[in-house]
Amino acid sequence: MSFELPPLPYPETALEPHYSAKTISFHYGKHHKSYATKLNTLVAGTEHETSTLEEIIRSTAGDESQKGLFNNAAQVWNHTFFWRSMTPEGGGRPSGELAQRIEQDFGSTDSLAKALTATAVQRFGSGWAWLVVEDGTLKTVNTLNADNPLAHGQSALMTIDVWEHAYYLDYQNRRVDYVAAVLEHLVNWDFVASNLAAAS
Ligand code: MN3
Repeated sequence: MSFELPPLPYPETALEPHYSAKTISFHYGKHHKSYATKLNTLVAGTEHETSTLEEIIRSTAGDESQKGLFNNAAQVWNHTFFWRSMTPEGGGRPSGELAQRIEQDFGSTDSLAKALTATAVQRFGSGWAWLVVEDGTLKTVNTLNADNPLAHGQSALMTIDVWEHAYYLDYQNRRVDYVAAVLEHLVNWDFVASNLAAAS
């Protein structure tokens, strides 16, 4: 196996009641795992066997002939990043440099939450909502299916999976309630801050 499924950063029950163990058991144990399994099948015996995920994502983005490889590599990366974007003691307010940058580029943490919610709800069909930094500016974007900011010269700071499998068991069709719960109770601001520091 070239690409191992990274362990979850917390137990499956840790995000309850906002994100159930049942959802995590399917989302991590079936969906995320299956992307990793497919990726290993696709890279076996190719030049990509020794590549990093990031190298595969950047080198195959936009290449129609490599779509399967891009989709599975990006989905492995996106999900690992999504799990790390949440924590059992999450939510609340960012502090320090991150808080200053949010204030500078969005006006306030509430305005950032509104922008991220809007971009998550506007994503028609399956995809991801992201907080990214591009050319020194924080912004919210959404991507379709497996697409991700690495493929567009942006650095990801946090993400919310808005594929239906991410929230349907807990929130049914209420994507907006799911996004609100992540932002209020689960977002890992320390992780966001470390990504911003690494991108600067
Ligand atoms: Mn997912």
